[in-house]
Amino acid sequence: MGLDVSTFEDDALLLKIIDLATQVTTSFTGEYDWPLNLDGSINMEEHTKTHRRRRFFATLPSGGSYEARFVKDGQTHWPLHVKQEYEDSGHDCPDFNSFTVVVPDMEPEYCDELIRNGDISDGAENWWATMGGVAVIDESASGQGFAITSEYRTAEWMGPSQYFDSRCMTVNASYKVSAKVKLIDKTTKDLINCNPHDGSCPRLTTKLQSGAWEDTNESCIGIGGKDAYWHSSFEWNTFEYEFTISQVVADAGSVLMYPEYPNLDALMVFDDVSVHRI
Ligand SMILES: [Ca+2]
Repeated sequence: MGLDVSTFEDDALLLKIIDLATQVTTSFTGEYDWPLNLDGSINMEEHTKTHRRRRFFATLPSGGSYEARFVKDGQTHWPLHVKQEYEDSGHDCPDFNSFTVVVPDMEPEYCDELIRNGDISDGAENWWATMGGVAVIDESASGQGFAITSEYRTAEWMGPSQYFDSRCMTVNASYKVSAKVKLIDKTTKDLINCNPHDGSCPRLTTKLQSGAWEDTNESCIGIGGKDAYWHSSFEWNTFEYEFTISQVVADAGSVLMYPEYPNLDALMVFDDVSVHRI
């Protein structure tokens, strides 16, 4: 059995598996290969890629019934999403009778806000990138404090992103998405405009993935950004969209929100990102 969780979890996260027949409990530590630069520092561009995972592997006798839970610092813990896969799918051996990952309860207001560190006050904490890295930049001069961007975008779909907690993906729950965004030239740092009528402005998308290792079962659902929201005279423009969680989103193994933007000579800078329940 293999379980994938996000790279923002650390070595303190344990997977405890109970054999329900014998009540024997075994704890497993996760595996994560830190990507390093030549000088030994962490390569943040690699580390923050959304498709990197901390992985837990457990070899269990077939036919048994098992219950698994994540524990961190002695407390039951949920690492935003857990992607589950039989490591040797397609084998000829009998499967487990059951393997259940226990999803811990939440406080009633827990799902009111899906974005963590949306004002970037905690630096890059909880920010991934669909590639291109995450970089915190000082926007104090424009009154925003810290903001976040991806400095090494080489494709339209690369940019800062966050996973939603899978426990909050409840069918028919509605959310308001809001974010401030500014566009600056990578080289000159001058402000850049875009035309919202021809698709050249940033837009937000959700990426849904199943539990498969190779993410072959992947789909995307747009949130907003294709209609006119851009005012060329503003330094910061504001996304404001509403979306309702559909059955396919609720059923996904993981749900990621990320931006798309065709101009690769520009930086998308985000701040005050929020996905708030309405
Ligand atoms: Ca800020």
